[in-house]
Amino acid sequence: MTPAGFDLLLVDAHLATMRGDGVPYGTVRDGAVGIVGDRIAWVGRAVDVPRDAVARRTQDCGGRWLTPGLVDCHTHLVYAGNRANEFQRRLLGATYADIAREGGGINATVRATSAADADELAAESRPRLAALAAEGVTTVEIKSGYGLDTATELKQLAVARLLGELVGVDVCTTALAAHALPPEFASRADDYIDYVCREMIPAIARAGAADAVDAFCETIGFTPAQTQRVFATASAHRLAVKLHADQLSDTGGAALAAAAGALSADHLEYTNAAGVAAMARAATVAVLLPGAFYALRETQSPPIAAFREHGVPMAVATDCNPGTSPTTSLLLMLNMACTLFRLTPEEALAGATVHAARALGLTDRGTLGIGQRADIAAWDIAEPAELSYRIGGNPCAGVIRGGRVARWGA
Ligand code: DI6
Ligand code: FE
Repeated sequence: MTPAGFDLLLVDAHLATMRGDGVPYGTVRDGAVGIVGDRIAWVGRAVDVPRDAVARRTQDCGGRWLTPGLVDCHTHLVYAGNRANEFQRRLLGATYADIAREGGGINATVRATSAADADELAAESRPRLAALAAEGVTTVEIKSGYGLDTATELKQLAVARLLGELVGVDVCTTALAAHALPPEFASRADDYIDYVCREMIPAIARAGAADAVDAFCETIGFTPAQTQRVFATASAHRLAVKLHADQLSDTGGAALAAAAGALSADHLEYTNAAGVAAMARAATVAVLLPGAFYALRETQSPPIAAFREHGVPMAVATDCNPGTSPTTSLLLMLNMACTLFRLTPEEALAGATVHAARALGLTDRGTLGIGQRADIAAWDIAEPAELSYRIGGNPCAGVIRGGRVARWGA
């Protein structure tokens, strides 16, 4: 037998493999990870590393914990400007819906994003992606939805892909053309959806600019019937679908998403029992967004117990956006998912690794397992629950992306 050969061997590490083997966090203490090319080729206890193994490079992890690279599966991080003014107005009593109806909210960010050229948009958005990457995030989903016309949506999606290359993060793009009604279509939502389905989605599909299509199904967004038309168009163009569902009211969004075979349904504060059961049958991931729940001072939590009971996988994401979740910390979202939604720290970490990857339709990442992409984060922590326990702070000590040490140490 030829000796095992690794391009990179990580030693003196504890592993939270998240492989769902019944052991909490899939823990391997005193472990090692062998990497060949951009893939994990060996995982186990250090004492079991084949004695004759040769490694071109060995990285001593100094007793740190290794987890899969984090995955932020729901962001709107490419936008211009900010909405601190609306934050102040909400503190004085205005609601998110009031501000939206007056032409603020999403449409305020649409104006700023339309006015910015691609370079300006990239310059404003880059620090947000860099902040996520600094916390061990190696895959990020980025939505459009601040263009609401073909050219500006395409600009946002192109900037999202460009930033992935500049910052060194894998970016999945999602077309969220049905995010809000632009003023030129006021009182003509069906006409706007015609435009989305006849022109925008086909143009985005032709350009290969998006991996999936999303919509905002809500009383202040689009109706279930309109959402269904968007989904039918997406499917005709072989694009996966996901949905902002039941965030502010129960519109049956979760069941609608499940019926369309959506990868995920997101928010879900008002999802009913039938919606949960439909998601379980369709293997649709529940994406929890505690940042938006917190910022809007919502009081109704998503039906976590029902998701558990039905075995609906739960992901946790930042929803990074200027209106309802102005955060760039996925770790803070893990803390909020535990404190506000009562997830366990293990559920929260699964929500930012394996389940987040599934919410993007990715099965090649999210665990430390043989054959998985070698996207790995190293942490200065004594136990994995610390990743959810802290309110702020960043214990990320290193990142390996696609088998290469992207960053190690300060
Ligand atoms: N729900 C949200 O939480 C974000 N989009 C959506 O449909 C908010 C987007 C914004 O307010 O800019
Ligand atoms: Fe969102």
